[in-house]
Amino acid sequence: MALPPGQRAVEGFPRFGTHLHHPPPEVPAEPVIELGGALTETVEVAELAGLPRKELRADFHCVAGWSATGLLWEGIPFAAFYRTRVEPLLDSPVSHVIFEGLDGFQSIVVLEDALADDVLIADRLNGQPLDSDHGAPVRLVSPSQYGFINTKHLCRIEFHTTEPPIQDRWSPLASHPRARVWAEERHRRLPGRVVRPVYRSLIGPIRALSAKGSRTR
Ligand SMILES: Nc1nc2c(c(=O)[nH]1)N[C@H]1C(S)=C(S)[C@@H](COP(=O)(O)O)O[C@H]1N2
Ligand SMILES: [Mo]
Repeated sequence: MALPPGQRAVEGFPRFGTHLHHPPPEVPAEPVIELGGALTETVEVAELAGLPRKELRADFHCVAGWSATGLLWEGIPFAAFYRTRVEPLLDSPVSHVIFEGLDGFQSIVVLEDALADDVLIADRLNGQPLDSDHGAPVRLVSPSQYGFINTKHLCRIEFHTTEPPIQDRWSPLASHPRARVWAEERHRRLPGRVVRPVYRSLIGPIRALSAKGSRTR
């Protein structure tokens, strides 16, 4: 299958992220996902096993320009989780969802994007439990959006009725709020193809740093 505009395939699936050289966070013995914002709940990750599961074969696209191809994810469709565990407890309609990882990383996702058919809370990759490089115990997988939407080590999901304040508004690398790969929505204001070379120059250094923190190789 063709790759989205401006992407290049890499071998395998590198560990990559703003965690840089930091090792992955410790996973608690009985991990939970806190639900916050318009509701307050705690969901045990083990409870997710009771929801219908889905397999998803997809490529993974980092905004910096690399793509890992043909990954096989398994997990719970986010939409099923939302419809059964969240929506019944809401008083007002949600517009945005914040996904947070054990390392403090956050992604802000428009509800409509989060409810797409290909969005999973994934606990397995290529037939194995998710390892610490790729987001143990569970991560968000939204392959139609750039990697930075795909929060690893999920520990908290917040449901908001208005757009949360954007943290990187004044950053030179301000990320696009939708981050849809086929529309090349890399940067909040600049056209995707214009920022390609800048982003691409970050792949080598970030990849090398991220590998330093890896616990699996
Ligand atoms: N918790 C957490 N999730 C994260 C990141 C991170 O630093 N911490 N980096 C994001 C970025 S920029 C990318 S490209 C992907 C990389 O996923 P991988 O390490 O499984 O390849 O994770 C995303 N999710
Ligand atoms: Mo990324």
